[in-house]
Amino acid sequence: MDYALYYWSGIQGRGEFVRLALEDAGASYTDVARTEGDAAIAPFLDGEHPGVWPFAPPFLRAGRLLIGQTANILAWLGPRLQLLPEGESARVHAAQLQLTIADLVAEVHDSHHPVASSLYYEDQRDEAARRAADLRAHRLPKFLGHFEQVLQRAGGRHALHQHSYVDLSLFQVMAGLDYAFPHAMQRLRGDLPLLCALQQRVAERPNVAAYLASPRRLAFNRNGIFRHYDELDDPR
Ligand SMILES: N[C@@H](CCC(=O)N[C@@H](CS)C(=O)NCC(=O)O)C(=O)O
Repeated sequence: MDYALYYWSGIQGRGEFVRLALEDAGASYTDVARTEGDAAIAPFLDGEHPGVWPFAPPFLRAGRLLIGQTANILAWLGPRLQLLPEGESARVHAAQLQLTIADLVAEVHDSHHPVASSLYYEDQRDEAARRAADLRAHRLPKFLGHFEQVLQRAGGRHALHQHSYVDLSLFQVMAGLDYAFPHAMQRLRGDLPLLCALQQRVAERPNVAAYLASPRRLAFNRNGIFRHYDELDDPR
Protein backbone atom coordinates (compact mmCIF):
# COMPACT_ATOMS: atom_id res chain seq x y z
CA MET A 1 0.00 0.00 0.00
CA ASP A 2 1.26 3.48 -0.91
CA TYR A 3 0.33 6.10 1.66
CA ALA A 4 -0.03 9.83 1.13
CA LEU A 5 0.65 12.00 4.17
CA TYR A 6 -0.73 15.53 4.16
CA TYR A 7 0.94 17.93 6.54
CA TRP A 8 2.35 21.48 6.42
CA SER A 9 5.69 21.41 4.61
CA GLY A 10 7.80 23.68 6.85
CA ILE A 11 7.50 22.03 10.25
CA GLN A 12 7.59 18.65 11.97
CA GLY A 13 4.40 19.43 13.87
CA ARG A 14 1.82 16.75 14.51
CA GLY A 15 2.66 15.20 11.15
CA GLU A 16 5.91 13.96 12.66
CA PHE A 17 4.14 11.40 14.82
CA VAL A 18 2.71 9.79 11.67
CA ARG A 19 5.92 10.25 9.70
CA LEU A 20 7.95 8.43 12.37
CA ALA A 21 5.61 5.44 12.20
CA LEU A 22 5.83 5.29 8.40
CA GLU A 23 9.61 5.67 8.48
CA ASP A 24 10.20 3.14 11.26
CA ALA A 25 8.11 0.58 9.39
CA GLY A 26 9.85 1.28 6.09
CA ALA A 27 6.46 2.05 4.51
CA SER A 28 6.20 3.60 1.09
CA TYR A 29 4.67 7.06 1.38
CA THR A 30 4.53 10.45 -0.25
CA ASP A 31 4.81 13.58 1.86
CA VAL A 32 2.44 15.43 -0.41
CA ALA A 33 2.87 19.06 0.67
CA ARG A 34 6.65 18.71 0.61
CA THR A 35 6.51 17.75 -3.03
CA GLU A 36 3.47 19.71 -4.26
CA GLY A 37 3.37 22.60 -1.77
CA ASP A 38 0.97 23.42 1.05
CA ALA A 39 -1.71 24.37 -1.48
CA ALA A 40 -2.27 20.64 -2.02
CA ILE A 41 -3.86 20.50 1.44
CA ALA A 42 -6.53 23.15 0.81
CA PRO A 43 -9.01 21.15 -1.31
CA PHE A 44 -9.22 18.52 1.41
CA LEU A 45 -9.83 21.12 4.13
CA ASP A 46 -12.45 22.70 1.88
CA GLY A 47 -14.26 19.37 1.73
CA GLU A 48 -13.73 19.00 -1.98
CA HIS A 49 -12.36 15.47 -1.78
CA PRO A 50 -14.64 12.43 -1.54
CA GLY A 51 -14.54 10.59 1.76
CA VAL A 52 -14.43 11.77 5.34
CA TRP A 53 -13.71 15.49 5.63
CA PRO A 54 -10.62 16.24 7.75
CA PHE A 55 -10.69 19.22 10.11
CA ALA A 56 -6.95 19.87 10.04
CA PRO A 57 -3.67 18.24 9.04
CA PRO A 58 -2.23 15.72 9.52
CA PHE A 59 -4.41 13.44 7.47
CA LEU A 60 -3.51 10.30 5.58
CA ARG A 61 -4.78 8.94 2.31
CA ALA A 62 -4.69 5.15 2.02
CA GLY A 63 -6.35 4.03 -1.18
CA ARG A 64 -9.90 5.41 -0.99
CA LEU A 65 -9.69 6.04 2.73
CA LEU A 66 -9.00 9.50 4.12
CA ILE A 67 -8.10 9.48 7.82
CA GLY A 68 -7.69 12.51 10.07
CA GLN A 69 -6.58 13.13 13.68
CA THR A 70 -3.06 12.03 14.61
CA ALA A 71 -4.10 9.46 17.20
CA ASN A 72 -6.75 8.05 14.87
CA ILE A 73 -4.28 7.76 11.99
CA LEU A 74 -1.83 5.90 14.23
CA ALA A 75 -4.56 3.62 15.57
CA TRP A 76 -5.37 2.68 11.97
CA LEU A 77 -1.75 2.36 10.84
CA GLY A 78 -0.52 0.51 13.93
CA PRO A 79 -1.66 -3.02 13.04
CA ARG A 80 -0.93 -2.50 9.33
CA LEU A 81 2.67 -1.45 9.98
CA GLN A 82 3.28 -4.03 12.72
CA LEU A 83 3.52 -1.22 15.23
CA LEU A 84 0.98 -2.58 17.66
CA PRO A 85 1.06 -5.74 19.79
CA GLU A 86 -1.77 -8.23 19.16
CA GLY A 87 -5.02 -8.02 21.07
CA GLU A 88 -7.82 -5.72 22.02
CA SER A 89 -6.26 -4.64 25.29
CA ALA A 90 -3.04 -3.47 23.57
CA ARG A 91 -5.04 -1.69 20.87
CA VAL A 92 -7.15 0.21 23.37
CA HIS A 93 -4.20 0.98 25.64
CA ALA A 94 -2.14 2.30 22.70
CA ALA A 95 -4.99 4.59 21.63
CA GLN A 96 -5.39 5.83 25.19
CA LEU A 97 -1.68 6.61 25.50
CA GLN A 98 -1.60 8.33 22.11
CA LEU A 99 -4.55 10.53 23.09
CA THR A 100 -2.74 11.42 26.32
CA ILE A 101 0.28 12.37 24.21
CA ALA A 102 -2.06 14.53 22.10
CA ASP A 103 -3.22 16.28 25.27
CA LEU A 104 0.39 17.00 26.21
CA VAL A 105 1.17 18.24 22.70
CA ALA A 106 -1.78 20.65 22.89
CA GLU A 107 -0.53 21.97 26.24
CA VAL A 108 2.96 22.46 24.83
CA HIS A 109 1.46 24.40 21.92
CA ASP A 110 -0.56 26.52 24.34
CA SER A 111 2.57 27.40 26.33
CA HIS A 112 3.63 29.73 23.50
CA HIS A 113 0.10 30.48 22.26
CA PRO A 114 -2.03 30.60 25.43
CA VAL A 115 -4.46 33.25 24.17
CA ALA A 116 -5.00 32.42 20.49
CA SER A 117 -3.33 30.42 17.73
CA SER A 118 -4.24 33.22 15.35
CA LEU A 119 -2.09 35.77 17.23
CA TYR A 120 1.69 36.04 17.06
CA TYR A 121 3.71 34.84 20.05
CA GLU A 122 4.90 38.44 20.43
CA ASP A 123 1.29 39.49 21.07
CA GLN A 124 0.89 37.09 23.99
CA ARG A 125 4.31 36.99 25.60
CA ASP A 126 3.19 37.82 29.14
CA GLU A 127 0.47 35.17 29.13
CA ALA A 128 2.91 32.70 27.54
CA ALA A 129 5.43 33.31 30.32
CA ARG A 130 2.81 32.45 32.96
CA ARG A 131 1.52 29.43 31.06
CA ALA A 132 5.02 28.07 30.34
CA ALA A 133 6.04 28.46 33.99
CA ASP A 134 3.08 26.30 35.01
CA LEU A 135 3.82 23.77 32.25
CA ARG A 136 7.41 23.42 33.45
CA ALA A 137 6.55 23.30 37.13
CA HIS A 138 3.45 21.10 37.10
CA ARG A 139 2.25 19.73 33.79
CA LEU A 140 5.50 18.34 32.34
CA PRO A 141 6.36 16.50 35.58
CA LYS A 142 2.81 15.13 35.72
CA PHE A 143 2.62 13.95 32.07
CA LEU A 144 6.21 12.69 31.88
CA GLY A 145 5.97 11.08 35.31
CA HIS A 146 2.88 9.25 34.09
CA PHE A 147 4.66 7.96 30.98
CA GLU A 148 7.66 6.93 33.10
CA GLN A 149 5.35 4.81 35.26
CA VAL A 150 3.64 3.37 32.19
CA LEU A 151 7.06 2.16 31.02
CA GLN A 152 7.88 0.77 34.45
CA ARG A 153 4.60 -1.18 34.63
CA ALA A 154 5.22 -2.66 31.17
CA GLY A 155 8.67 -3.96 32.13
CA GLY A 156 10.79 -0.87 31.53
CA ARG A 157 11.57 -0.98 27.83
CA HIS A 158 8.31 -0.22 26.04
CA ALA A 159 5.00 1.48 26.68
CA LEU A 160 3.17 -1.74 25.71
CA HIS A 161 5.48 -4.70 26.46
CA GLN A 162 6.82 -4.56 22.91
CA HIS A 163 7.68 -1.93 20.32
CA SER A 164 4.72 0.14 19.10
CA TYR A 165 3.82 3.47 17.60
CA VAL A 166 3.48 4.80 21.17
CA ASP A 167 7.23 4.32 21.75
CA LEU A 168 7.92 6.32 18.59
CA SER A 169 5.63 9.11 19.76
CA LEU A 170 7.24 9.18 23.21
CA PHE A 171 10.59 9.59 21.48
CA GLN A 172 9.20 12.55 19.55
CA VAL A 173 7.77 14.14 22.69
CA MET A 174 11.12 13.85 24.50
CA ALA A 175 13.05 15.19 21.49
CA GLY A 176 10.66 18.11 21.13
CA LEU A 177 10.79 18.98 24.81
CA ASP A 178 14.60 18.78 24.79
CA TYR A 179 14.56 21.39 22.02
CA ALA A 180 11.91 23.64 23.54
CA PHE A 181 12.84 23.50 27.22
CA PRO A 182 16.48 22.32 27.47
CA HIS A 183 17.01 23.61 31.01
CA ALA A 184 13.72 22.34 32.36
CA MET A 185 14.38 18.95 30.77
CA GLN A 186 17.84 18.81 32.31
CA ARG A 187 16.14 19.28 35.69
CA LEU A 188 13.42 16.69 34.98
CA ARG A 189 15.56 14.01 33.36
CA GLY A 190 16.86 12.59 36.62
CA ASP A 191 13.35 11.36 37.45
CA LEU A 192 12.81 9.91 33.97
CA PRO A 193 15.46 7.23 33.45
CA LEU A 194 13.18 4.86 31.50
CA LEU A 195 11.87 7.56 29.17
CA CYS A 196 15.42 8.77 28.52
CA ALA A 197 16.60 5.24 27.74
CA LEU A 198 13.60 4.70 25.46
CA GLN A 199 14.37 7.96 23.63
CA GLN A 200 17.92 6.74 23.02
CA ARG A 201 16.85 3.26 21.88
CA VAL A 202 14.26 4.61 19.46
CA ALA A 203 16.80 7.04 17.97
CA GLU A 204 19.08 4.03 17.33
CA ARG A 205 16.49 1.91 15.54
CA PRO A 206 17.99 1.52 12.05
CA ASN A 207 15.12 3.04 10.07
CA VAL A 208 14.63 5.83 12.59
CA ALA A 209 18.38 6.61 12.70
CA ALA A 210 18.47 6.73 8.89
CA TYR A 211 15.44 9.00 8.86
CA LEU A 212 16.85 11.34 11.52
CA ALA A 213 20.05 11.69 9.48
CA SER A 214 18.12 12.39 6.28
CA PRO A 215 16.88 15.72 4.91
CA ARG A 216 13.34 14.42 5.42
CA ARG A 217 13.74 15.11 9.15
CA LEU A 218 13.25 18.86 9.36
CA ALA A 219 14.93 20.68 12.24
CA PHE A 220 12.72 21.92 15.06
CA ASN A 221 11.95 25.60 14.53
CA ARG A 222 9.90 28.49 15.85
CA ASN A 223 6.95 27.76 13.58
CA GLY A 224 6.29 24.31 14.99
CA ILE A 225 4.63 23.01 18.13
CA PHE A 226 7.84 22.53 20.10
CA ARG A 227 9.39 26.01 20.07
CA HIS A 228 12.36 27.34 21.95
CA TYR A 229 12.22 30.77 23.53
CA ASP A 230 14.84 31.37 26.24
CA GLU A 231 12.33 33.26 28.33
CA LEU A 232 9.88 30.33 28.40
CA ASP A 233 12.46 27.86 29.69
CA ASP A 234 13.79 27.50 33.27
CA PRO A 235 16.11 30.38 34.09
CA ARG A 236 19.76 29.41 33.62
N1 LIG B 1 -6.27 16.99 17.26
C1 LIG B 1 -5.70 17.15 15.95
C2 LIG B 1 -5.16 18.55 15.85
C3 LIG B 1 -4.80 18.92 14.44
C4 LIG B 1 -4.21 20.30 14.37
O1 LIG B 1 -4.40 21.13 15.27
N2 LIG B 1 -3.44 20.55 13.32
C5 LIG B 1 -2.79 21.83 13.19
C6 LIG B 1 -1.40 21.68 12.67
S1 LIG B 1 -0.42 20.74 13.84
C7 LIG B 1 -3.57 22.72 12.27
O2 LIG B 1 -3.25 22.92 11.12
N3 LIG B 1 -4.65 23.27 12.83
C8 LIG B 1 -5.50 24.22 12.15
C9 LIG B 1 -6.58 24.70 13.08
O3 LIG B 1 -6.69 24.20 14.21
O4 LIG B 1 -7.31 25.59 12.67
C10 LIG B 1 -4.61 16.08 15.75
O5 LIG B 1 -4.04 15.60 16.73
O6 LIG B 1 -4.33 15.72 14.60
